[in-house]
Amino acid sequence: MSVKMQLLHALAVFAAIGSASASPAENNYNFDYGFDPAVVSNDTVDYTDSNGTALRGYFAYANSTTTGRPAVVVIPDYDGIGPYERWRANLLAQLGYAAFVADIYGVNQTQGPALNMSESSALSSMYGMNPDLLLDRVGAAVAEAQMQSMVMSNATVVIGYCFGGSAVLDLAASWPEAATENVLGVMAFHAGSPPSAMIDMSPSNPIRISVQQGFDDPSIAPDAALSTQQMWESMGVKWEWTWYSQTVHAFTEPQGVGAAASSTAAYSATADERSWQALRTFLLDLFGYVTPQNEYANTTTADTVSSFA
Ligand SMILES: *[C@@H]1O[C@H](CO)[C@@H](O)[C@H](O)[C@H]1NC(C)=O
Ligand SMILES: *[C@@H]1O[C@H](CO)[C@@H](O)[C@H](O)[C@H]1NC(C)=O
Ligand SMILES: *[C@@H]1O[C@H](CO)[C@@H](O)[C@H](O)[C@H]1NC(C)=O
Ligand SMILES: *[C@@H]1O[C@H](CO)[C@@H](O)[C@H](O)[C@H]1NC(C)=O
Ligand SMILES: *[C@@H]1O[C@H](CO)[C@@H](O)[C@H](O)[C@H]1NC(C)=O
Ligand SMILES: *[C@@H]1O[C@H](CO)[C@@H](O)[C@H](O)[C@H]1NC(C)=O
Ligand SMILES: CC(=O)N[C@H]1CO[C@H](CO)[C@@H](O)[C@@H]1O
Repeated sequence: MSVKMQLLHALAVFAAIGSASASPAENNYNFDYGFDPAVVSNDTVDYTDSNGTALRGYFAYANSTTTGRPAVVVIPDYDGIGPYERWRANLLAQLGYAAFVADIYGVNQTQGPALNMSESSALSSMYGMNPDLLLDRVGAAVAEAQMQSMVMSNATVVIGYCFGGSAVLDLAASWPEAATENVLGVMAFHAGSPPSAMIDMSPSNPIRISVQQGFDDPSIAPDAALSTQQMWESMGVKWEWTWYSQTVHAFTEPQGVGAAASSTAAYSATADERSWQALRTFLLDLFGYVTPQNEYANTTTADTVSSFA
């Protein structure tokens, strides 16, 4: 599938999430691991891309210690930085990581729920069509996260949702570009498209890739997924791909319930919980560093009881 087709495809999916302008109910579903959110501090961090474009990220960390810790960079979904991404970063901070939400669109761009669907789609397609620009912005966020004093700069994982999921697949494919420095792995949640055909992957790519995708998400059809997996396999990449059955696009986004859910985009508690557990395992594995907070003994009943019927 051409990049343009992929984007049109992704737009069709995004168009189904008609609730972009509704106030995101990030508290509708709350992973509460039993930690006190009061230990999480946040800063807005100003930085620039290689052209000097002003960017403003969101940085969250547990303030009970100043010890350096691994960083998780979060690439936002198609409406940019909003309450959803900050909430995820706070959750990652509660797990003992430093979480940095990347600003892809720039400080002068309105972002989050204030954007309507067509504005968000136009922005994400503009960046989707310009992988160099997108990777420059992702790389700027990775470098900025690694410069924070509380961050262990040699260990970064980059995750992304929807548009951001596609962006992290592109990031992994771009190795050994500078943007991938000290990036150990990427995890895409309901990626909006397979990796860009404009990026040629190099053999011996060491970046671990994990994809968490709904089987019924039209963003990546099963045959496109298979070609991507075969390409990674032929490159010797270590990848994993989890399909969630009866699951569509945007399954981690709590606002996609009730009237806001559709046949192509909807929240799924099962896929959300399971993919979050997959992320926790991925981080433990790649960082080789167990934060006290990311011990499974600390999970709540809801985390350990499967909701698979
Ligand atoms: C940690 O951050 C929270 C939230 O901002 C704040 O209430 C608390 O006082 C901070 N704790 C320390 C030790 O700085
Ligand atoms: C960031 O920290 C401030 C307190 O310093 C708090 O009021 C605010 O809610 C926090 N933001 C998020 C998204 O958690
Ligand atoms: C953002 O807006 C400010 C104030 O209007 C302006 O000075 C600045 O040049 C703009 N920055 C970018 C990157 O467009
Ligand atoms: C989205 O917002 C822009 C700018 O406010 C406006 O011009 C456009 O008509 C809106 N589109 C829709 C579909 O509401
Ligand atoms: C930097 O600016 C040039 C000239 O405007 C533009 O072609 C290029 O895409 C920009 N690159 C980035 C990373 O912003
Ligand atoms: C990062 O550096 C720390 C401290 O120097 C070290 O203990 C850790 O093993 C390193 N992690 C990775 C993934 O290289
Ligand atoms: C049940 C359990 O092991 N709880 C632990 C969760 O993590 C905190 C912070 O490290 C420990 O104090 C608890 O004992």
